Amino acid sequence: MTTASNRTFIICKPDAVERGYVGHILDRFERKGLKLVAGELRVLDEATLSQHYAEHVEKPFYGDLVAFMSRSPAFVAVLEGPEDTFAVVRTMMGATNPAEAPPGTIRGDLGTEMTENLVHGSDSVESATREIGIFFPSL
Ligand code: IDP
Ligand code: MG
Repeated sequence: MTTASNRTFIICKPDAVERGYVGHILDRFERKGLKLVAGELRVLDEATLSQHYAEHVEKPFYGDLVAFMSRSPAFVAVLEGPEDTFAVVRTMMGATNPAEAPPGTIRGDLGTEMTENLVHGSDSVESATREIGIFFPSL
C-alpha cells in the first residue's frame, strides 16, 4: 500500500550530475530496495529553489546554494520503500557536511564540500509530501 510515509523526494545535485554519479547514487538506493517512481533531469530555477529551500532563504549561505543548485541540470526523483522511507535515505546520505559524513554514506564516500554535497533528501514525512508537491505535482 502506498501511503505518504512510503515516499520521499531526492535530488542528485548539479555536482553529482557533472561528475557522472547519478547512476551510481540511484544504484545505491535501488540496491537498498527502494524503487524509483519518478525521475527527471531539470535545470532548477530560483523561484522553485526558494520554495524548496524556504527554511534557508534568510541564511548567509542561501545565495551560494541557489547559484550552485541552478548552475546546471539536477536529477530530481521520488523514491518509494518502507514506512518512513525518508529516514532510510537520510541515513544513506550522511551528514550535511561531507567531512563529517562517515564512509559508507553517499556524502562520506563522494564529497568534501559543505555546499556541493551531492544529494538532497527530504528530512521528514511532511517535508517529503511538500517537496513531492513542488517537483512532481501530478503524483
Ligand atoms: P541537508 O541537505 O542535509 O538537509 P540543510 O541544513 O537542509 O542540509 O541545508 C540544505 C543545503 O544547504 C545543504 O545540503 C548544503 O548544500 C547547503 N548548506 C547547508 N548549510 C550550509 C553551510 O553552513 N554552508 C554552506 N552550505 C550549506
Ligand atoms: Mg534539509
